[in-house]
Amino acid sequence: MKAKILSLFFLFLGFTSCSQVKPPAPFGPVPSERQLAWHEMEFYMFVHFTVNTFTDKEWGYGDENPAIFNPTDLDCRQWARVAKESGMKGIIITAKHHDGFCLWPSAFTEHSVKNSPIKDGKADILKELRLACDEYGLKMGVYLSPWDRNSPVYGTPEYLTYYRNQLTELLTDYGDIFEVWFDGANGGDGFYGGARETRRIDNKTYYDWSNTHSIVRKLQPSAVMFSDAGPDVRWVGNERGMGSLTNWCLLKKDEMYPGGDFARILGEGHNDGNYWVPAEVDVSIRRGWFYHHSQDSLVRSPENLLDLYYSSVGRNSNLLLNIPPDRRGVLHENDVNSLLKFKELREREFTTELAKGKKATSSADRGKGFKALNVNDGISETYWTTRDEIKSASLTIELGAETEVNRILLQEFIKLGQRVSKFTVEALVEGEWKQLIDGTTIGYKVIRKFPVVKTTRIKVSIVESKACPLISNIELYRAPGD
Ligand code: FUL
Repeated sequence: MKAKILSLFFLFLGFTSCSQVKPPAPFGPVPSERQLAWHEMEFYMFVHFTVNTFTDKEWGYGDENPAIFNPTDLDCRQWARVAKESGMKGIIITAKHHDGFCLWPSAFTEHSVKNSPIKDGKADILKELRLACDEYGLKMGVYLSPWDRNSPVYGTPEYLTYYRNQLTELLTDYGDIFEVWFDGANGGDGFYGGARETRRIDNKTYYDWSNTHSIVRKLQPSAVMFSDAGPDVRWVGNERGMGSLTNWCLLKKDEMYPGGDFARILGEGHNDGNYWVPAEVDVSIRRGWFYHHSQDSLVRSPENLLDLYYSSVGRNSNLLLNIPPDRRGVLHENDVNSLLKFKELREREFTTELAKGKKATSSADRGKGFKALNVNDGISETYWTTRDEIKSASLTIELGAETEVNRILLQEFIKLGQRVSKFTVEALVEGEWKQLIDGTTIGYKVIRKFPVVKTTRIKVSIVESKACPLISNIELYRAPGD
């Protein structure tokens, strides 16, 4: 009797373990924890602020008198409030731009706020921004220009010590930093402590980046590092706000370096890249990166910002939008108005999600735990997938009644790699499938527009995928307009 009960017990165990389907193995490079957290930030503010704001330049020569940096009403809390109200998740500030002027009282140079009249030389813009970010629940990032047109030692090995000392100050004294921005503009003419000459460096070797990267890893293990070539986040290859429709989060970064001639590659990334290095779109709300009174009437409109949102966040990239403070030290009214209206427009685009909770089916699935219903359950940790050998399959959302739709949002479950390389979206119209869009990559997130269609079913077909496709989210919207 005992033996019979035992064998029944083992049979039951066997049965339950059979019904547990194993998740797919990761495919290719996968994002680190810090990169996953970065993907979720999606939209944040760039702040370009330095002596240029007062000299009306874009690139300071490095010979500025620190006394000219004198904002009359500096208010970092206003920057943070506006960032928060417009739906941004953080702020990255030019702690030091190419002119070498430091917005914090660095112990390693006199070219800083400590020699500016603001707060009688006691100002520390980084500290003020830190407090403001904490108050508004924003993350903070720093831009530390590798090129320094003020430093007398720029171009020599000694400069690396100087640069790393400054980086260490920034990464030690200002709390958690989510992103460190390494710019690619490098070398040229400058003040260089009075030499007033041209200094060229070899982008490939001069900076010895790997040793600088280890400082960031040690002091701020959760921070991602941005440059043309990563290591964690890559430049998108243009400053026009254009993410690439085909956008792999993958890059052969060992073949690249900051300031190299890679702009064409950076948009798409490498289909067969061996590292996870997703793209960030950096773009300014004005023509310049720094504030110029002459550009007050040239601020991007809310509609234009919405276009940028679709061409960045909608194309598997994060959006780093620059809003330069003016000579008062606040974001200008025109920029603020545009930003807040952009927020309203964005909210209107995505007011009512139409797919959630609707019946979802698929042409194939992997079994229990990986069914189609995972794509519209609102849970990012669940996903639909197929058996390993199946690389194309479709998902259908049954909307019930005829519904107007003109936007679709798709997400892959990127924790196990980026896989999809070709997809289509169709709608059932009067009994026939009508193609709405075709696409290539998806990645963390893709949002696509199409003309309004009245339909009862939407079908997403994964046409090609490098390994079994993993879709974690499908959302549908009816945005205003056609
Ligand atoms: C460029 C710089 O030269 C610009 O001044 C600006 O900071 C932009 C974001 O990066 O490389």
